[in-house]
Amino acid sequence: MVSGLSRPDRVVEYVPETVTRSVKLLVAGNFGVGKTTFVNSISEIRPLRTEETITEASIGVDDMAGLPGKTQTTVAMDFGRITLNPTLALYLFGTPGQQRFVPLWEELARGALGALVLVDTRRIDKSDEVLSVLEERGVPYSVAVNQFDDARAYPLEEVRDALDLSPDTPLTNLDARHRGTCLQSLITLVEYLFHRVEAPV
Ligand SMILES: Nc1nc2c(ncn2[C@@H]2O[C@H](COP(=O)(O)OP(=O)(O)OP(=O)(O)O)[C@@H](O)[C@H]2O)c(=O)[nH]1
Ligand SMILES: [Mg+2]
Repeated sequence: MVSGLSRPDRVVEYVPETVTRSVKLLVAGNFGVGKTTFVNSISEIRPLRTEETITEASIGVDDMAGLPGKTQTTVAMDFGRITLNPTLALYLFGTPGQQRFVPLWEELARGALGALVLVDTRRIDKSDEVLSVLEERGVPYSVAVNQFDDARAYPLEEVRDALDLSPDTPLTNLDARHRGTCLQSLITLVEYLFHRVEAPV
């Protein structure tokens, strides 16, 4: 059976005919947490990327700590797709991370069933605004720690406390460069969202 899960080589161009349900999801998170990397790792189609060279306008506004090699930033969105099972396609929209693009979220969040919020524990305080924006717009979310090589690995319960997440918000670990862990976090989000739809609180 054709499914994006079995097509890491990105030969799936068209949505399989078996797909009966499609869902829009955001991949959100503050500057440089790995959103573009995540969409690139997971998408079964060649993702759309809209990256530009970081300019001086970023200095003092966007926290570059721990990102010595970062020269590009997303200026509109990332777009990718994954057929999670033969009947379900996920459309992934990666948000831009720079502070100046927050207003653009209004459009991007429209129609999204939920969001996966990536966090970098070295700059965890910068995630607060992203979570607030989603809460204000009523977009349910799960959170995933993108574990960078030189970042200390914290127990997830400490991360939950630091972000003041509610007990039912799913919290996972991933490496945005590795498809398997990305997929696991995405499945956790989808299960959470579908459970909410079936049993609204
Ligand atoms: N070591 C490590 N590096 C990563 C990981 N994920 C992303 N990176 C690197 O971190 C940098 C930032 O990643 P991006 O994917 O551009 O982050 P982003 O969230 O899309 O950034 P903006 O669009 O600028 O907000 C890049 O140089 C990536 O190669 C990871 O899991 N581990
Ligand atoms: Mg990006």
